[in-house]
Amino acid sequence: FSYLTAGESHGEMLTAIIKSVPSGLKIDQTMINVELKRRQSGYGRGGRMAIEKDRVKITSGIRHGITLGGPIALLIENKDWKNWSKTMSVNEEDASFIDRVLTNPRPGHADLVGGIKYNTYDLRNILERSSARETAIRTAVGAISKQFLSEFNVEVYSHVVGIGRIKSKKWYELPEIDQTSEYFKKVEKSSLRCGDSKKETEMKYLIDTSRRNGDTVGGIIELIITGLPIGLGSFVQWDEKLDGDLAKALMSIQAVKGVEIGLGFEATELPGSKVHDEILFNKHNEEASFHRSSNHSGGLEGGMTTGEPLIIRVAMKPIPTLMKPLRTVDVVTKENKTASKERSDSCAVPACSIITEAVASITIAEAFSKKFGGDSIAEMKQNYRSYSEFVKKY
Ligand code: EPS
Repeated sequence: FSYLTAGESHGEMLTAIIKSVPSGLKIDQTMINVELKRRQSGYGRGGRMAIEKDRVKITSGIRHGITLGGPIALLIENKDWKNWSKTMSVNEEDASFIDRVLTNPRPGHADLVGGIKYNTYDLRNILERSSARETAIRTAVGAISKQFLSEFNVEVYSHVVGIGRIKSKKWYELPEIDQTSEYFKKVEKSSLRCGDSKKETEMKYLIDTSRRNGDTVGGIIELIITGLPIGLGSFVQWDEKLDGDLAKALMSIQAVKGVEIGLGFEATELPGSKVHDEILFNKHNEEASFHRSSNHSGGLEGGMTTGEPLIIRVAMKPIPTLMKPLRTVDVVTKENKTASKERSDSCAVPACSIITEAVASITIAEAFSKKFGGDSIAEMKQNYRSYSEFVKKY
């Protein structure tokens, strides 16, 4: 499931190549497009989303709807490209079309450091690739990973638990009756992906107010992943710890500034006796003998899955493109300026929620492949079953 992406925000298209996916996996392209639409929706999006109608095109690695076992290539066209085809042309003949040059770096974006590092004074060369537009193709890769994981009954959910200072209930605070897929059906209907309609109204009000003030707002997303076996990831080496891999993948999403697992930072305020999940054993249940009194670890201990749901929170900063821009310096003239104003979203937290699902699914699909090996889905399932038997007997 390791993959690469290519593509600029206003270039012709976004591309991804997934290195390999086991053979024999049925791929539902409609589901991929549903995931792309979920990412495009959400309260707080700007003008660009009215232009884009993201749809995946698969050009290799699949035959008659089934994976072949080799690389899978995916494309998403940028509809906005038609308005940028000369500006963003790959051809030398179009070099005279140097318009939409950007020399006023936006604080908080990759513009300035990218310009210095890649030795360019047209910061558009940086903006185009650093843009969160790239997450569209990652969502497509994530959708394939989700389809793989659903073969093993793994379910991936996310909800928004904070916009600015307005917070709604986190998983731990939800009544048990809400810790179900039913709750997430309600989340799916909310344009902010928030399960609390009263808080959602307050959050929308905050987004509207900041938009009117030419400002942006960030928030917190919580991911819940159920159905994982015990023992994905490992403690034996630093780069085999699944919590590390998940944190890296989630931190790689544009504008993400923090990741916490389970109780997260809150655990530092409590004594150990209130943090760790006691181990229980049910002698009469052959299916699930070892279990825990709680899941404060967020389903990860020693870099490995405990078999409890994964609970991860992700902090997204406010988008750095502001309609009421901050101070900056022109990289060519060195004069004081205000930052460049691009058309922008005022809040992309609901979109980020879908992206967290995608990148976490990719990481977990990789961990599955490592643990259960196999070139085909059938072989992996056999390895999975055999391991499950082994675990049950422990
Ligand atoms: C982005 C700026 C905006 C966003 C974009 C990310 O694009 P534009 O400059 O074309 O208005 O809409 O996000 C997407 C296009 C997307 O698909 O999520 C940025 O600077 O990161």
